[in-house]
Amino acid sequence: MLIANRGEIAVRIIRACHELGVRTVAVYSEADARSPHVREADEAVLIGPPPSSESYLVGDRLIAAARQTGAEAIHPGYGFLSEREWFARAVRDAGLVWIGPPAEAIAAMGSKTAARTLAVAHGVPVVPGTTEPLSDAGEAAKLAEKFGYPILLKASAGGGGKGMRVVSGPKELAAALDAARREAKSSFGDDAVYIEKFITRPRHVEIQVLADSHGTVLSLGERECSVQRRHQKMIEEAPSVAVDAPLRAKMGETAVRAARAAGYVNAGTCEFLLDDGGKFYFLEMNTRLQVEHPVTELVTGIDIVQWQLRIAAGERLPFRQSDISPRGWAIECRITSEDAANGFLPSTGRIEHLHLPSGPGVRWDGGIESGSEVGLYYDPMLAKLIVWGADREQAVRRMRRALVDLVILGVETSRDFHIRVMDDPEFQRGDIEIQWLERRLPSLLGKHPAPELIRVAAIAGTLLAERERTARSTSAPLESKGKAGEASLDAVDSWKQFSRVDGLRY
Ligand code: MV4
Repeated sequence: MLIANRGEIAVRIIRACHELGVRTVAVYSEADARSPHVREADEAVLIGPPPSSESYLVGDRLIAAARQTGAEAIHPGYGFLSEREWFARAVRDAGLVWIGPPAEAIAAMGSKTAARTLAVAHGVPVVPGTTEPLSDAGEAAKLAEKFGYPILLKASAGGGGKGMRVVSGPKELAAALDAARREAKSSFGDDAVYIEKFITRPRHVEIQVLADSHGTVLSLGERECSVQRRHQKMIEEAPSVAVDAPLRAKMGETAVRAARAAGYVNAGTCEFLLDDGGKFYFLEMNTRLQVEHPVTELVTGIDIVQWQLRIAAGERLPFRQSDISPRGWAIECRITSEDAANGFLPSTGRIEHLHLPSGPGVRWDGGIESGSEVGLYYDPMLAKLIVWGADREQAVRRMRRALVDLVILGVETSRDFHIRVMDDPEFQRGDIEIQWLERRLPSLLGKHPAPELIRVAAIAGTLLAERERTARSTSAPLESKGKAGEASLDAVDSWKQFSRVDGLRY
């Protein structure tokens, strides 16, 4: 198996292969020569200079590396070429096995409006609205009245929230339509815009599906992904506090129907908006393994990556839908090289020290080690910390404990931010929706430092004081120590003694 990816997901896939007795080939850019994924694979092939446009995104080089090493299959991971129809086709045309859905299924779900049309044709609920591009402000006004304000204008060619405009009343409509068109044109080269009812304060809930090549399509249940910022997920969990067993069954059946409509095989995910009344609406299908797949693995006991390989090898899924229900609770925190206290500014440097949490219910999916260089060429996600607990409260407590145990020195990371989220009463209640994080961020970051940080500061202060004291007692002449008007040395020493005792008590 050749893994056409890097970082934590390459390591994750290599682990699954080795557990199945499959030999692995890593590919790497010049920037990744010393990365863990390269060392953990059985073989590795250099594919180019650091920019991904000259390495991880060059399909021909990946296929050539597979040929050269005798690899039989390619796993694309997520990002990079994972959802490029042409690459899935090129892999197949080269006589290699593609560990992912058929190119035709990628194409069917590739355009958001095409996916919406496909969903409607197969009775999959979507947000009320149109798919046809709006012709002018007059037509937009009529449709807005029909669906009812607030409405949302979306770019037909869009994705990731670009070209979206919320319109709360008729007076704003014409200007919003112009703005949405301009943004759509500049982002996608296409100014087509359509209209949907705006769902206020929804959750982002997605359903993991697994489909074999013999017609079995199963739902592995939901993931709650509402804790996101600017369309970047930060924390995911399974199950969702907003989904009970009957709703899980309904959403699962719906996702399976959407997957069948696309001729889906392998692992995929249907994204939904879930409103506060328990109504759900299909948004799109991700035709790849997702970053957050481990939370589903921990609550179902099903190794999704291993099943991706077995499905591609023609095996049948041995489970029935009635066998699958979530047990306990899993939470994932994305550990990124970003400074949350500084507007999530990307941080670079060398990882000087890395201490990983372990213990009951703790999983680390990482692609870094002490000595790793973190640059700006690739995604800032360094690793994922995932925990399992018997219930949500235990999972939150366990995640907090694991985050406190985690030490990453050398670059700023999202660790402290995650500790603050775990301490937040709204998060603890599961009272979250897609705008929650952005609304809550000022109060999350404004709070005084976490107790652990104060302890670390106390210890650091103690060590510095100790160094100062020993330096003075060995090098400084006695006469210079006590000058008139200064606090007596005894007083200073007793303060330092106190901080030392206090710091070391924890
Ligand atoms: C919406 C919506 C509310 N109402 N559609 C954002 C990206 C795109 N994939 C779909 N998105 C949304 N569509 C209607 N009719 C709110 C969002 C949305 C969102 C959706 C999922 C996850 C995060 C989000 C953050 C902001 C807005």
